[in-house]
Amino acid sequence: MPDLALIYLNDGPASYAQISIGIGSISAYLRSKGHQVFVFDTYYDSDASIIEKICCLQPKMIGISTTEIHSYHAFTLSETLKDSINVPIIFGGIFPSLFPRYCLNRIGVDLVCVGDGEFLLNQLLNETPYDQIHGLWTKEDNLGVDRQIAQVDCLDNLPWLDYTVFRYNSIISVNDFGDGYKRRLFISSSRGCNYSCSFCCNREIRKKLKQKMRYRRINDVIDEMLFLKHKFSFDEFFFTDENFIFNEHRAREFCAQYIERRVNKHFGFLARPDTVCGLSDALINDLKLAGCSRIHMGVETGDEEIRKNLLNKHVSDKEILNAFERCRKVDIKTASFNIIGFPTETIEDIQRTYDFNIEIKADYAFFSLLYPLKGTKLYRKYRREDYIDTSQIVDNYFHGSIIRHPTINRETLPKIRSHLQSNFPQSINLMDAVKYGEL
Ligand code: B12
Ligand code: SF4
Repeated sequence: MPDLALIYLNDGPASYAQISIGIGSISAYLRSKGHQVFVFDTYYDSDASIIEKICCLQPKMIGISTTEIHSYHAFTLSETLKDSINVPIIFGGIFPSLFPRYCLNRIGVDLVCVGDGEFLLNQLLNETPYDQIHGLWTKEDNLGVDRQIAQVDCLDNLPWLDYTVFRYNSIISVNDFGDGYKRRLFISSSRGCNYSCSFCCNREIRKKLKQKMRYRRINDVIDEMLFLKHKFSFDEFFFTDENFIFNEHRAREFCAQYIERRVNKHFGFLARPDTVCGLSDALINDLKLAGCSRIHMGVETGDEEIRKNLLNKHVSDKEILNAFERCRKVDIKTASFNIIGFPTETIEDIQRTYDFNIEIKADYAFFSLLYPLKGTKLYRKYRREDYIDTSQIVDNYFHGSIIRHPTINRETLPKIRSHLQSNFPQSINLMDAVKYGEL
C-alpha cells in the first residue's frame, strides 16, 4: 500500500506550470526514509481524475498543499475525497499553517501541519502517536504539543529537492521576461525573510509561527546546481529565495564558489531594490562575472508614500532607480513586481506606477491586482475600513479583486491590469483609454 498521496493545488494566476519547493522537499525527505509518495498536480489533472487515481492507489494518507488562493478548491476537493475514500486527510502549506483551526472546521480536513512538513509527515507515516508530533493540529483541541510548530532548523539535514514528482513542463518553465524565451529551473537556497511588508505573510510567519530565516550551506547549493545542470537541459537557474543576496557575505561566497567550481550557467533571483542599491560595486561585478543574468525586484507602486507608509516597505524611488540602473550598467536584466487596485488609488495613480516602471527601465514588469492576504496587517486595516468584500471568492489575482473600490468598478480593474501587462514598456494613456470606453 503506498504511503502518501500528495496533492499540489496549482491552478490559477500563473500562465505557466511551476514546481512547488515544499512538495519537492517533502517528497525527497519521505523517500529518503523509505516511504512511497505519489504527487498529483491540479495544473494537469482534473479533480475527478485525481480522486479516481487516489481511490485506485488506496494510500495510507492524503496530503493537500495549499495557499490561500487555492484553499476554496482544496476544501471542495477534500470534501469529495472524504466521501470517496476513508483515510486521514492532512492539510499543509502557508495557509493551513497560519489558519489551522479555520481549516480543521471544514469537512474533509482531519489534520493540519503547522510549519514544515518533512519531519512531521515522516513521524505520521511511522505511526508516531499524534500527541508526540510537534506542529500537528487535530480536530480535538486537546493535544499538549499542538501549539508548537513543525520546523526544520537546519536545512542541510534535508536531501535535495525531488524533481521527479513534477512533469517536465513544470520543472523547466519557459517564459520571456523581456529578453527572449528562456528555459528556467527553480532552485531554493534559503527559507524566510526578515522584513515586515504589510501585504506579505513573512511577518506573520515570524510572529505567529516563530519561524526564523534559514540558509543552506553554499557548498551544498553548488553541489546541487552541478547535479541539476547535468540532469536537465535549460538556460538558467532561478532562485526562489525571498531575497537571495540579503546576506552580502554569503552572496560573495556563492559567487566565488560558483566561478571556482565552474557551474557555468546563468542564474537569476529575487531581491529587494534597497538591497541591490546597497551592494558594493565589487559584489555587483562578481554576480555578473559568476553568471547572474537577471534580478527580479518588488517595486510595488510608483507612489513612495504608499510604498513606505501603507505597505511598510521602506524603499525610496531613488533607491529603486539606482538599483535598476546598477543592474543595467553591468547588463543584468531586470523585472519589477507591481500591485494596482489600492482602494485609495485613482486611475492617475495607476498611470504613475506604470510610468515609474518605464522610468526605471525595467526589462519586464509584472502587474497584479491587490489581494490582501488573510492575517496580514494590510488585510486587517482594509477589513476594518470595510474595503474587503468577504462574499467574493477570487481564485485568480490577475482577473479578480476582493476590494470594494470606491471609484473604479470591479470589472474595469482586471481590464486595466491586462492593458498594463500587455503594453509594457510602450507608453500608454490610461485616463484616455478609460474615458473613451476602451477599458
Ligand atoms: C518561491 C515562492 C513561489 C514560487 C514557487 C511556488 C511554490 N508553490 O513553491 C512561485 C513563483 C511559482 C510562486 C507562485 C505563487 N505564489 Co509564492 N511564494 C514563494 C515564497 C517566496 C517561498 C515559498 C517556498 O518555496 N518556501 C519554502 C518551502 C519549502 O516551503 P513551503 O512551500 O511553505 O512548504 C513547506 C510547508 O508549508 C509544508 N507544506 C507544504 N505543503 C504541505 C502539504 C502537506 C500535506 C504538509 C503536511 C505540509 C506541507 O511543508 C513544506 C516543506 O517544509 C513564498 C513566501 C513564503 N515565505 O512562503 C511565497 C508565497 C507562498 N507565495 C504566495 C503567493 C500568493 C503565490 C501565488 C498565488 C502568486 C501568484 N499571483 O501567482 C502563486 C501560487 C503558486 C502555487 N500554486 O503555489 C504567498 C501565499 C500567501 C498565502 N497566504 O496564501 C506567499 C506566502 C508570499 C506572500 N505574498 O506572502 N511562489
Ligand atoms: S521583502 Fe519581500 S518577502 Fe520580505 S516581507 Fe517584504 S514582500 Fe515579503
